[in-house]
Amino acid sequence: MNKLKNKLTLITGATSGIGESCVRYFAEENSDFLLLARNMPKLLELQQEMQQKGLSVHVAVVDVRDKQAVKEMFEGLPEKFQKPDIIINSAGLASGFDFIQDSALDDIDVMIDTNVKGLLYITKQFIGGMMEKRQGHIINLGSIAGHDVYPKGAVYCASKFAVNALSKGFRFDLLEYGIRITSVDPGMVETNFSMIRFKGDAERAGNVYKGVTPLTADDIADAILYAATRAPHVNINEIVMTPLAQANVTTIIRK
Ligand code: 8X3
Repeated sequence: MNKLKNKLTLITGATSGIGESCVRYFAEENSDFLLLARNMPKLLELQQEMQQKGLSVHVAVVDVRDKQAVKEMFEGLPEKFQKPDIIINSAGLASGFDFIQDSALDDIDVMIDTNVKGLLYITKQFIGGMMEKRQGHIINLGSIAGHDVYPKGAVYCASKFAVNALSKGFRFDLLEYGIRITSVDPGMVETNFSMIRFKGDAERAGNVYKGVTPLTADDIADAILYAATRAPHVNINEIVMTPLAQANVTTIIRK
């Protein structure tokens, strides 16, 4: 109930999918929030909902791909929101599903820029406060696509392999500062992920989850909250989770 009282949690991609579920799960433990996303109306709705619970919430529109915008957003924050205790790097996407020879350069850019560089820009901007306090927790949204590659997934998988490497690298580099690092790596989760990957093609998106009970955004938020609420001497390094019907990226039993 109060495991995160007076803690500040920064969430990117806070207005949809796993990010939004994290807001609700972390609110149950009374965390305060810095919520970042590109959709201001939705941010304001979430802010109001969380403030009604008595939580302190600041929201800001930012595109994590834009390092100057990330810097300006940080500089415009009230001081108490500049030093989060927990960062959840949830913003990320797959764009397109094509063989590498057919894939659009814009799709490549948006995935690498958001999933890899965006995660780095946010982390780099806020890491100083954690180093000063010699405590904090960075939770990166990885994927089973960061463990295995599948056809037509080269770039998305590369971006999630990068997240995997970054989480491991942060762990080494920040060890002496007492900062926890966790990678949460889901398989099939039913969010707007497939609608975005297939650019609004509802039939193709629906087929991804056909005959399977997929994970939900809440399942992932629950695991993230677990990692964030362990005793201070515990670091959950990695959580890899799939639906029961999915063994790896390509092996799925459909009924
Ligand atoms: C999403 C999981 O298997 O669709 O990160 O790439 S998968």
